[in-house]
Amino acid sequence: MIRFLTAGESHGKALATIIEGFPSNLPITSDYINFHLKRRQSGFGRSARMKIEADTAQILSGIRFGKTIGSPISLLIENKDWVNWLDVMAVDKKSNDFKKATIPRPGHADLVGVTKYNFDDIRNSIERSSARETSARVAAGSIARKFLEHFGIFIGSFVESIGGIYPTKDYFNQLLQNKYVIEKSGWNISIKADKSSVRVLDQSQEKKIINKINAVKKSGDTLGGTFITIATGMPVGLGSFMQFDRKLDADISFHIMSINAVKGVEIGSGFNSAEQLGSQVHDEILINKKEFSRKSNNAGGIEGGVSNGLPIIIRAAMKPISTLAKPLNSVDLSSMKKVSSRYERSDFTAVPACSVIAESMLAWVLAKHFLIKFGGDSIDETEDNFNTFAKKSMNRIRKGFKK
Ligand code: EPS
Repeated sequence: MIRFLTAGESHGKALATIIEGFPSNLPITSDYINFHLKRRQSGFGRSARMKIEADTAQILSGIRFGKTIGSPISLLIENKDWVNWLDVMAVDKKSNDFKKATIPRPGHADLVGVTKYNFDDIRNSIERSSARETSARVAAGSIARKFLEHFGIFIGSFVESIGGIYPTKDYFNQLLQNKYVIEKSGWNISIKADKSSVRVLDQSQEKKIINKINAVKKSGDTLGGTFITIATGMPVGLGSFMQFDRKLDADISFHIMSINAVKGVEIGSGFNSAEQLGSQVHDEILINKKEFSRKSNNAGGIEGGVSNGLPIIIRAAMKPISTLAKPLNSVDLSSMKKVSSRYERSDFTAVPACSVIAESMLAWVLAKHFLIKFGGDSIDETEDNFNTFAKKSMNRIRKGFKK
């Protein structure tokens, strides 16, 4: 079983992650991790902070001569902005002219954080609840992604909408109807999306979104949106219906929902399927030259909590960024008087970044279930187990039940 933890405050010295449980001999380079870290930082609508940070992971352990050695992998990402926060984030002593943050911002963890942890400075909540932490998640997720790629599983994503602006073509539905052809791998969708400054697949939509982001910048507001994450090259059999907490769809939802500001997750046709007839929703099983196929993929690649070999398709919603320049009502906790909410530098939208983070979380959860099923202390052993299953079990079912 793989696991990882992250540590670090948004304006502290660094973010760190410890990743454990990957088999030995998996090739991985810092360039690969840094490539995905950079993708997370791109996107129109981010704050000036992104001009300060240039995330790169220092590999502290677990990798030797470009390969995992089975030991815990530890990665460190420096916060370049830390030098501007030395007083506020001092580890030892508080400076005399230091000012507490006392006005909670609606939508953030500010008020619940001070209540739960008995803080008298909102800064203590702000720092760890910040989405800056997701940089460490992308670093950890890139190890999982590299592992999956070794077995032909490729992950990609694109932004479907920002501020309610959708593409002319319904790409999501086309994916579910097997009509959007993903050339070779899910990663190809990301290659296309990465060419757009807001990670959309439609150029006219991109223009409209940029105009809308510029308009909300002026009016002091923020935007949310929806994004699609997919995985191709899936084997049958990840996850299980034998116990509720082993279901792949449940675990994927948990991992995607754990991303800051995500408020909704759908697997396959999700909420839409509730309005349709069973005959319109379920993916008919076809056979051709002893190969199974499906007419559609409304199940998003998962039936009974188990991967069915079709692409995993997830749709998720991110709420608008909670820090608004346009003041919302709040209360100053030092005077207990009604005031306008405090503003500090923030993004106007972060849906493009969120879609890249979702790739990492999906990679993580798929790698976890892959290793639960196939195990192995070295990548060679995992390969043997995987190939045995692919040959024996898959061939057996292709032949049908014995008469
Ligand atoms: C964030 C607020 C902003 C974002 C930050 C997430 O940071 P700051 O408060 O320093 O302006 O830029 O995102 C990142 C730093 C990042 O790397 O993604 C928040 O409140 O969640």
